[in-house]
Amino acid sequence: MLQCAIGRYRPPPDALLNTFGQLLRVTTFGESHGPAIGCVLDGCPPGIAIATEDFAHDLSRRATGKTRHTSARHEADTVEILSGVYEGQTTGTPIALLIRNTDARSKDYAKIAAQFRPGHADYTYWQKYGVRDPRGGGRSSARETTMRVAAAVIAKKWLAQRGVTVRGWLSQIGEILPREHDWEAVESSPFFWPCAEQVAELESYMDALRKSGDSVGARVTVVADGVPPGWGEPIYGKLDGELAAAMMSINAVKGVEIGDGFASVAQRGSVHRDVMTPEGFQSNHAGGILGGISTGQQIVASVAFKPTSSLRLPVDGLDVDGKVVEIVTTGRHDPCVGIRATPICEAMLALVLMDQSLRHRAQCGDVGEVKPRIPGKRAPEAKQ
Ligand code: EPS
Repeated sequence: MLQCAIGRYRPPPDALLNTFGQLLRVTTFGESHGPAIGCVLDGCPPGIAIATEDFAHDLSRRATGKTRHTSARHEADTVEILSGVYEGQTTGTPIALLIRNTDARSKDYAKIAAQFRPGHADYTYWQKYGVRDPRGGGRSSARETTMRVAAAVIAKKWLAQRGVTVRGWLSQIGEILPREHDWEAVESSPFFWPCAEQVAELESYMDALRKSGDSVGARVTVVADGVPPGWGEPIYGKLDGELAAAMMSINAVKGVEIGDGFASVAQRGSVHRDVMTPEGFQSNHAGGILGGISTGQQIVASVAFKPTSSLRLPVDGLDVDGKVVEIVTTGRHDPCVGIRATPICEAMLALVLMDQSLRHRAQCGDVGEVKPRIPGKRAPEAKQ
């Protein structure tokens, strides 16, 4: 304790378990093939209008079973509001949301229940707990992300009332990059892809990939517009630090960049610095965050997803007794989990921003607007 008080940082204990956030705290629970998944959203201000229908849009953007390019599992993903909402408004008490699992097919996992899929959390869950729920990957399944998206529907509403919007797109799939950026195209194809004329190419790419039995990685970029300067805390509660942790907590994520991210390595300071003028910032290499605190520019984060590890291509691996066995994963899987990940990254961005906004209000709510206020600038690729 003393060490903690004099500055040796330890993450808050809840971050080790199933909860994240400080003033807005999200706890999720449930397994992919259990009876239900759910979340508790605590610390949410009262007076936000919310109804069960409000969840449908974002949950359907994230859901499986919508096209041939994602897992064929069909879940209705209907949200039940169990607490924290009265007569259509949040009451300030914990909001509990529940979604029942209705299309789990556990027999698909019988053959690999005692095996470790290479590249999957099967092995690390087993080493950590000495026991695991192999049905659909149990708690390690991307099914858990449903509840983050549900919780973030409320966060997005609250942020929108303050002029903050959160959006995202698929910015790379395998080696393919978008040729242009058109927001209308993003929401009009199952790929969240910003260039409509490439969609046919993506369809054939994904068809060939699915037929081959292999998988591929992807990159998702998310942006938040309208964030005022000042959100984010020094030193351990940096906005970019918490965004990175939030994105890295999504299944299959292997990298997060803020602004220019790793491209900054090859840049000169004279290029990277975002010059301020009375008319506005001249660039946004920093991704809208300096010193862990928002600048008032667009917040930009991009997230790398690894190729899915559940493959029907046979591979030699180990079982729980350490024997070499042939591993083949059957069942319904995503050949590219990044295709459904845009709403999940948006959700994590929205939840982190709302939490940071509440924390900023708690400590600095009396500070008011500080001059000069420099108009923000969007990242070039995110122009509308
Ligand atoms: C997943 C494997 C599949 C996906 C699942 C994520 O599970 P199952 O074999 O039970 O169908 O369908 O995705 C979802 C159910 C979802 O809602 O996202 C995995 O291994 O992560």
